[in-house]
Amino acid sequence: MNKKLVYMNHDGGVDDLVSLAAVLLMQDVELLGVGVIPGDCYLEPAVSASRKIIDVFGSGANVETAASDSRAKNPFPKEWRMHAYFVDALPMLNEKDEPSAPLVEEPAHLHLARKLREADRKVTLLFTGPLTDLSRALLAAPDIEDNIESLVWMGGSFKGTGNIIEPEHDGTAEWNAFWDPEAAADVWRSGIDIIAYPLLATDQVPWTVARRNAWARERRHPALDFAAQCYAMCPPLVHVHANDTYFLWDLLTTSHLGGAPIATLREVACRVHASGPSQGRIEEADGCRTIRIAEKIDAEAFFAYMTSLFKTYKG
Ligand code: AGV
Ligand code: CA
Repeated sequence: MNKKLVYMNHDGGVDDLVSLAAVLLMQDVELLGVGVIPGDCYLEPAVSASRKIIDVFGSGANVETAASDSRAKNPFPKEWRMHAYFVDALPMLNEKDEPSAPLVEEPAHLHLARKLREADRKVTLLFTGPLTDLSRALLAAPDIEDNIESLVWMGGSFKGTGNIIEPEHDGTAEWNAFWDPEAAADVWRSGIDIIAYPLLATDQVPWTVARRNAWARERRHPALDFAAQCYAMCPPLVHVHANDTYFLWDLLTTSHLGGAPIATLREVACRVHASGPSQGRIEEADGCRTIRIAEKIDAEAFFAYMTSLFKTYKG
């Protein structure tokens, strides 16, 4: 059977980097390339960590990484962006002096366009950060739309409130959409089949002390140790959902590629607020384009799937 072709574009958060490791471990997925955008990260450590993760978890696959030159409309807080430095410094990723996975010179959006053109069949896009590189790729090379199977994206809220607490915003948006609302609006104007994992879904998989300790007890498995070390940088949900509380937003979204029954999807008609105080909000609206959103999550099945996936890595 043909493997599912996937191109991943991520924004270097802890969750994004763990998700990259998960994609590399999926037996039925062939990863065509990785784009890194400086959203929830600084670019250099996120590119470096991505290449090291490909070296460690990619079983010798020659996956190219491309750095994005896209810029924020609304930048992420510095404290979160610093996480990429911590992941990049983990001992497990630094047994060699330099990563050997290739870094290409072209910017991430052109890399994405080239990989789509070169593919011999349709490609699934996994975006765990802002959509800027996809919107720019579509502008530079409109023909690539035909080569896209679907876009699996962590973004949107669909639960009323979002996760932005910023001046000049009404709090209804989710960060990946807020970082570049116009890009999300551009992608909405395309005919791409969009499957979004919004906060409505990701709220069902908070990082908790119980989950942390469950993976700690299995840290003899190196990939579970890696994931647990990464998430150790992030505050768990203890008493109340605070602004810094961590959810497994991107890892849940990534689990979509594995095919295990975890999420139920619902079709919704919706539009993107491209500007103004609700910018980045994706609002249900009759008559607008439809996408599918993950709604009800089987959290136990998700953790069981990820735990078993990470256990397949033998070092
Ligand atoms: O809005 C969720 C997105 C996901 O792609 N990111 C984190 C995940 O990578 C932004 C974000 C929202 N709240 C955060 C975030 C937090 N408390 N810490 C770090 N990043
Ligand atoms: Ca992310």
